[in-house]
Amino acid sequence: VSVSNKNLREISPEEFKERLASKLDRHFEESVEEASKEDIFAALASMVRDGYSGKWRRTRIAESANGHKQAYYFSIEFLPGTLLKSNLLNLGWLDTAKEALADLGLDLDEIAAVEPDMALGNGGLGRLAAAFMDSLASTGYAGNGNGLRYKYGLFKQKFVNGYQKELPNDWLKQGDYWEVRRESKSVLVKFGGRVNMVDDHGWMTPQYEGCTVVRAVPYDVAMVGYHNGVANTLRLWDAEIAPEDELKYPSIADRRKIEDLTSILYPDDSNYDGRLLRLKQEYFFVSAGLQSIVNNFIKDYGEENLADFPKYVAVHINDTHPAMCVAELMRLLVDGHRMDWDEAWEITKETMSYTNHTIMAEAMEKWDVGMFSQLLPRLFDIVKEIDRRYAAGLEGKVSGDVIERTRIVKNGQIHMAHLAIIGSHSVNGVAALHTQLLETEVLSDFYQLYPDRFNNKTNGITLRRWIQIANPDLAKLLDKTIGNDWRFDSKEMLKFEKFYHDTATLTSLQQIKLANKQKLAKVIKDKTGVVVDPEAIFDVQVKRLHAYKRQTLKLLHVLKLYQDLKAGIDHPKRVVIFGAIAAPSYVFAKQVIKVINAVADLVNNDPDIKGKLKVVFLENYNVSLAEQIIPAADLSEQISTTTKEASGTSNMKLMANGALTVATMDGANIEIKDAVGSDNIFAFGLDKDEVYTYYANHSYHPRDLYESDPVLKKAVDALIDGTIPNCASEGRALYDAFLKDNEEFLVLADFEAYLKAQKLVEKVWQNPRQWAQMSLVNIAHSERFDADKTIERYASEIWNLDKVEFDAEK
Ligand code: 26V
Repeated sequence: VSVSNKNLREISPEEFKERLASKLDRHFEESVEEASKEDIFAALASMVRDGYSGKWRRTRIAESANGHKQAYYFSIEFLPGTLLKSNLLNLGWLDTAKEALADLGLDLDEIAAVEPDMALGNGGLGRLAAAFMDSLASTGYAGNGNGLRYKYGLFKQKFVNGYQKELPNDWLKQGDYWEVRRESKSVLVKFGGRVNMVDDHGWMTPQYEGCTVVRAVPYDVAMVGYHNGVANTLRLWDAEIAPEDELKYPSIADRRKIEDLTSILYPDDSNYDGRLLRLKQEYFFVSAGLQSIVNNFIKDYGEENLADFPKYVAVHINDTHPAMCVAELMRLLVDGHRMDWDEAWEITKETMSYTNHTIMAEAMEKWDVGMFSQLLPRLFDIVKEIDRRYAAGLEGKVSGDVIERTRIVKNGQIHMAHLAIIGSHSVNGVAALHTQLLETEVLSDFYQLYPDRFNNKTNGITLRRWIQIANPDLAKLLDKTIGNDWRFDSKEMLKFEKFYHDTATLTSLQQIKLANKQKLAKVIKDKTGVVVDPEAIFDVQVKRLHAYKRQTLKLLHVLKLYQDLKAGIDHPKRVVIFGAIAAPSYVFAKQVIKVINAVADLVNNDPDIKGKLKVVFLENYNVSLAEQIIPAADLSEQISTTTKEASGTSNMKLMANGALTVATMDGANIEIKDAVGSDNIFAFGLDKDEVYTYYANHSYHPRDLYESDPVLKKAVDALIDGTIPNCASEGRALYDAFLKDNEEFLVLADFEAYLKAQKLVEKVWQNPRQWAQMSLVNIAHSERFDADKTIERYASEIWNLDKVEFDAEK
């Protein structure tokens, strides 16, 4: 679909107001003046749905009628945040909506705040999946999502006395505005029981006995493309009692056992935990999704053409959670359609592709054979057969060790990453360094076996959301300087660099940042009571709480600054802002939260330091809060232990909003540095070889550093010497962690370099023009991380998709 014009308004304010009035009249029998925010929100959502329903239908028809290949992105998490403003933007209605509502004395932002976040994900992995949905539609590819409709999204984080508490996130309570229940597309998913193979006219066919049948009902959410008439589908499955089983589950408690399958999103991205419910969830959305894809294929192309399946279907395995796709498609083809094993296997490999999102060994999914075979007896047989053929195929070709190391079933466990790699034609990492580490370290055996399967796809972000929606004033400045083509092709943003010496533009940038900071200061005041100065450096670290992300290194820096200020050593004013959720079972991460909150209490209330340093830990970091924090950031903290952060994506969002990055050379930080040049980033710390040398030689002895560096010692000692009230045991835990011999995250090893980088930050901050220039370069080069471009590469290099073409009616 080509962009017909650069007109950003697809509707007039008058028409918009008329439609709003008639919606309110029809749904709530009230006028605009009488309507509550909730009612206006509902009316707007309904208008938006009217606005895309035709596009949604036409996209579906065009795709099947024109024989387009479709990609299905299987992900156990999707984290879209709110959808009202992004749908308005993509329809070309956003500016009109703001104006029309303002005419009526209403503020779109206030009304949009009614919408709960769709928080069906933990962090980067889920947010990436949602970004890809937006980009697939916006680039005009037929790409759909397949996931789970969790009744409760990621828990709500509350701080009580500085400790994280978790509350249920009942996001559906108000009714979801965007989903469509498609009962007629329901399928059945079988669990447990026994399987007997019986000879049916010469074909060994499974007979299922005594299994539990769960009905999978899809809820579809439209993924609307940007100004292009496309609307794809995010399909989320819900678990229900099968109609024929109603009598089997007469009591509420019995029904719950079935329906609870989709109740909660696992809030843990810190440790693999082989729980039965999680395995059920994984199989449920894998089986339901693949059944509906195969059914559709047969409807469109006929069973006799199943050999062509990979010509029309690509299935993407987002991390190992949907890795069972490999075995399930084999089951559907071999058992369901009596396809010869070898043919089915070629089809499966051609169809599947897999992304790895972490090298952390703790995250590797493995299922106990006992649990797996009981829950999924037939699938287990198929996994075993895949494994047997894999091993047999390599016999005599490679050493027995390699076979043992790479096979799927071993030591009573099923290795899901191995299943995903062996059953796919593509394996990708999410940033250049990460892919390199997969090839040379983590998956090197597989890389030797299948070098052609490996490829890199550096992550991207939805620039539309992070600039056009979250930072409208920056968007307007870009329009004013380089024209609005960048809204359609992010490459255009590079032209912004031409304004490097333009004083008026630099001044505007500063004013926009200041205004965003004033807004955030108000949010901070409202949420925490802490008063912060918008003229201070807003120093931001927002991401899940993990030892490897090293919020602890930032904490040590805060303690050092505090100690300096107490001693009369001056620093520029700084507000350190954290946003981070810890997995409920991750004890260390929760201790870090408590200590940061205790330090915040101490620092924010110490008159000696005259407000020169403030520490703010905002509760419940999520997409909506990110939209408020990120446009107001001056400094972006990307300080993971090098090699540990696969990519990172908050680094990209922050640079796009003009924050300067303090970065270890990890994940996509390296590519940010490539894009902006070393003068426009504060790079520091151990490089990958130094990190691996420490690991290989077990030569990291933090106590030596601590004893020999008095500045470091003083900051670390603050954790245990009573400086910080009310966190003695947590302070001790951090202290012990830092000093543990061969501590994995090498926090103290990077301390000195980090301080040096922060010194440079302070120096540049004294020169506001230079700061603004660096900021401008970062904004211009954020185009490199446009998820639309990432998706173009997935589409052409992995999925082999072509663009949907049809009359894109407005
Ligand atoms: C992280 C860790 C680290 C500590 C120990 C175990 C463990 C288990 C899982 C995870 C993360 C789960 C997968 C994930 O969310 N990965 C993130 O994916 C993002 C999108 O590709 C990427 O930007 C982040 O760097 C990566 O952590």
